[in-house]
Amino acid sequence: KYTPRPEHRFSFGLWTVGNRGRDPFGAEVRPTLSPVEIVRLLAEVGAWGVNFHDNDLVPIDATPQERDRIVREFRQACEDHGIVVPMATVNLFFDPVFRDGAFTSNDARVRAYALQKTMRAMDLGAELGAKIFVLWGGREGTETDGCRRPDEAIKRLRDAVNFLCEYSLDQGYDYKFALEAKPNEPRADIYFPTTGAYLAFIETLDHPEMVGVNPEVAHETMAGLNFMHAVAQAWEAGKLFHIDLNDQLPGRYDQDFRFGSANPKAAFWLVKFLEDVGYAGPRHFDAHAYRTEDYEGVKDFARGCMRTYLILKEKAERWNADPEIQALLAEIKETDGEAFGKFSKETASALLARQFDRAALASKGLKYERLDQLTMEILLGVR
Ligand code: 3MF
Ligand code: MG
Ligand code: MG
Ligand code: MG
Repeated sequence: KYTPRPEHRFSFGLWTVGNRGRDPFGAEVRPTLSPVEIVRLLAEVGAWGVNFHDNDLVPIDATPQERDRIVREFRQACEDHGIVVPMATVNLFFDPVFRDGAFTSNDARVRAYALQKTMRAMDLGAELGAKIFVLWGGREGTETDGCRRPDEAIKRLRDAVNFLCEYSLDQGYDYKFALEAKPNEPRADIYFPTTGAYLAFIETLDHPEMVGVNPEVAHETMAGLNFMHAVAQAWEAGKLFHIDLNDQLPGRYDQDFRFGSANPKAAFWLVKFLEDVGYAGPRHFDAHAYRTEDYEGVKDFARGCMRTYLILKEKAERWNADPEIQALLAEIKETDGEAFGKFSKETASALLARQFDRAALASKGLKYERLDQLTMEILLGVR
């Protein structure tokens, strides 16, 4: 019943199940898996898709011959195991050259190199069938704001994204770009810290229709924000091109936990939102297993992400079909008639003349306690 199927569109990055458990205080705890081995693992646990940064697949110093061999073997593995590549991305944060950012670096040569690296990553993704290209501004930020004016950084990022859109059009790649916000980590502050910041930026681009967002649970939650609200704003704007599912406790470093493991209630509202509105894009898990795990534990982690999603999807269906919940919702909506209509001189003066009984409006209990308790009982499995 909770078995992942291709139509669920569950995907994982090579860097997620391939994560070796290194952190700032300790070395790797798991051996390296090759991209081909990761594809095999993903097929075994029932995933639909695999995503990658350019250098997850092709080492940064690979020769063209090595690149072609790696791509050939990876493509073959994907075909053999029925795994697709929905999204590709570029690593603009690991190499020391990006220590002060990539597209926003003060050094024009670094900005040019970042653009070249991204074009090549787009070539690589397109070769393997990716239609979504994610851009996470990994080190586009500061420790000291003495280094540059942030509005200059914004202009530089705009120039880069405009260039990349033209490159995609020129090559006929048909990419949708998805910008991923994160408030901090690895730098003290990162430009465009929230999904909403990117949504505003996108409207200033030459091709806003080609660019949307890739919100991540952990990133909005780090800043103490309601992730589902950010997703809803992106969806309403027609900009939810991709999503990074994982989990996170507020106020901490980027934990990238198994989906639903830290705040199952927030995960429930998120799954309910995605399913209610009919989001049809990939459900990508940008998360990794605890550092305590071997590769059997990594499989437990990956299976757990998908299983929890499907359980919560079923809970959302149960919530939507629950007669008591529906009765409460109907009652809440009872007085929810048209508030004021479109502006005209007449509607404005009618509204100005209208009398409101504030005390009466404020006196009715809204029964949200009951509504939330019923929600909890569904989640806790007694309803
Ligand atoms: C960092 C992230 C990144 C991005 C990835 C996609 C390593 O917190 O979330 O994962 O998702 O770079 O572009
Ligand atoms: Mg994260
Ligand atoms: Mg992350
Ligand atoms: Mg992410």
